[in-house]
Amino acid sequence: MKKIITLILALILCLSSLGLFGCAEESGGKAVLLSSFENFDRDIQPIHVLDGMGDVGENRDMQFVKGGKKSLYATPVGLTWVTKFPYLVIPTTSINYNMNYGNFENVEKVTCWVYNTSDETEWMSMGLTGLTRTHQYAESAIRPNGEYFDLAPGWNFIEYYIYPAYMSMQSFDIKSVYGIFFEFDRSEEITVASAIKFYIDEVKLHYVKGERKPITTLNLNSDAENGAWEVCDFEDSMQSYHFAIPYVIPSAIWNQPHIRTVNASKYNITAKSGVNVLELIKRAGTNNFACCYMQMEGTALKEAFKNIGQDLIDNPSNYVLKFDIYNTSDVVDGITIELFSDRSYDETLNSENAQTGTYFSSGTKVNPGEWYTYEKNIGAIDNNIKNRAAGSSSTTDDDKTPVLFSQHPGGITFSWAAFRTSSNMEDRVILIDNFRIEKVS
Ligand SMILES: [Ca+2]
Ligand SMILES: [Ca+2]
Repeated sequence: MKKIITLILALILCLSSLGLFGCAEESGGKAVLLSSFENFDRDIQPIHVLDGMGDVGENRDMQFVKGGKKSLYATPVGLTWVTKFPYLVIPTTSINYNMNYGNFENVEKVTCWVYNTSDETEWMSMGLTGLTRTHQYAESAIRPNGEYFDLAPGWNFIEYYIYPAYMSMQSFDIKSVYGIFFEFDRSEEITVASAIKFYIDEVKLHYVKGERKPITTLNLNSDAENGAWEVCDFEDSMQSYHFAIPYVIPSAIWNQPHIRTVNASKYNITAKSGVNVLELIKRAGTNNFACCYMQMEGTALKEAFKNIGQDLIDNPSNYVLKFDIYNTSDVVDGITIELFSDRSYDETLNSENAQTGTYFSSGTKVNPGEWYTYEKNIGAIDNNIKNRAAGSSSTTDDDKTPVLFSQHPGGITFSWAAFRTSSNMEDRVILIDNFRIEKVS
């Protein structure tokens, strides 16, 4: 009898520890239950709520529970005077609970269940955060792009895949992840009572079997004979990581966009390369003076330039940089596109004040319902940078060393003004595809 009781006790212990920490190991294709929100002190109390997240707490209503007897509820409200989106962060580490799941190097994906109580589809963005340099957790924590999900009414099973090689392009240390963020839309209401409630349960980390295979971040196609070099075509969903959405802007007043790769058939159009495109969701905002932007990192540009070789440096005017933009809204859209050189290529020159390297493109108008091809001659970009450095323009760049785009491509910035009309808070969607270099002669 005593033996049976011991066995039952052991079983209960294992079950309860499963609920708390998971019995699985950290690696080897196993899954770890990071949180099922069963233990308030460990699972709920340490959660960070930021940017007007509103109310977050413990739920015991079994209708909104997927595992155990409790789940997390979140009622995102948002702030009315800024246009950032409310989010919460579930920490991956805890000294008190001897929990250390901060190394995401071998995490294949994070899964969880999210219940949307609205009767409409709502969006949620999920991603990772790092620590700030001061080790003080704040909204300035590093956040590489989140993955953007549509939440149908009711339960949604979420699978968020982790791409360490791509995240490193955004200077993120995958080995010291502080937490997992869940970001939601702002409520048009300013009280918790009238905002939409979401429930989260069963947050699991799934590890790869054995070692993670090295991911080739860039696998560019080139057709040198026909004078064509690919930079980015978005056929691989990870390619959205070529773009960074900076979360921290000094003025802190702007509308964060969301990006992901989608099949162009979603918009009943044909992609310019393959079938997938980058979907840029420009969020309508409540601040008309805000500026919004996203930035293409230089990694793929550098690789494409390397594939072309010396001829590009010797004869930059023989090459053009091209990509295609599609405006799905019904109004003409304006986007400012800036091409910039990598001014950090030489550490001895590593002072942005001593160098110049930005080509300021004028605002680009994109008509609704048709593909627009942006095209810029690389020699012209170089000349523009040199002219500015030579003092032929009225900028303050006169004494600076020009860093040429053809030699040290840095990236591309896309920016646009915040928008809304008094009666309309509809978001606008821009599709982008087929970044490439073409030889013109
Ligand atoms: Ca639970
Ligand atoms: Ca494509």
